[in-house]
Amino acid sequence: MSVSLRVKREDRVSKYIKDKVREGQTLHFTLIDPAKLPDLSSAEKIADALVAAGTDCFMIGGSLGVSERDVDEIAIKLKKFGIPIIAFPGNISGLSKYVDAVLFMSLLNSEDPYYIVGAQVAGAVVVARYGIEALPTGYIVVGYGGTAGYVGRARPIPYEKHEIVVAYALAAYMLGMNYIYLEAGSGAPKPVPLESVKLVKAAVPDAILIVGGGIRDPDTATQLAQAGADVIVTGNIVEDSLEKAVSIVRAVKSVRKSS
Ligand code: 1GP
Repeated sequence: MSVSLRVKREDRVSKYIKDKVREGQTLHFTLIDPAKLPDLSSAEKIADALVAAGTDCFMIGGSLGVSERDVDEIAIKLKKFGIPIIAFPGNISGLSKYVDAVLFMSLLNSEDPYYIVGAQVAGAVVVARYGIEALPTGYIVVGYGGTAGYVGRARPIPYEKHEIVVAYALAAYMLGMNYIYLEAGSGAPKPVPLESVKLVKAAVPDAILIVGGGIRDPDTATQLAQAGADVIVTGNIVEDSLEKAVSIVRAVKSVRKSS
């Protein structure tokens, strides 16, 4: 059976994000990985605390063991908080008709074409059929890389090789990806270096620069925001301490940039 498909590229969620960035805000995204969540009520507890602290969006996803039903259930639970819900798929099983948007990512420094374009070809049809807004994202794995790097067969860029990160970011932007995600890997011992963030922001100032992986304290989050990150993502930290996650959100939201 053939269906007529129509893309929704950069719509309401994109406007929400870009308007905030234009106002000089730094955004915080709360990543909820269904595979790491003990139960659904803990998603609500995390959401309650972090929405009160000012988190701007939820991201739902992970690199391993996430089914569409997992994403569905969490997205449905999180609707009532009233902030956008964005799928962060490690594979096509990470999509859901209940999310508002998807980080439509290409893992640019993967050695496996499947993670660069193969999964996207399969997923694009589902995204169009569900009518989900696609946020075109160049996903670049730096340093440790974690499960995302391993599963995605990335060749992580060495921490000190900022010029390679910049080259990938330039390529992503020139290919039409308006979102650039520098990923150190969930639970990374060190986040993406400040210097890489500064240089990428200078090279592609109009892209929305997302930085995540291994951000565990408010100072680090503040420094990354000041270096030029438009969006700070935290996930794992809530497992250590919800209070710490709250303090990171507050720190991120207090960084204002002159536009
Ligand atoms: C991982 O960038 C995210 O994809 C968040 O990483 O879990 O280390 O906060 P953490």
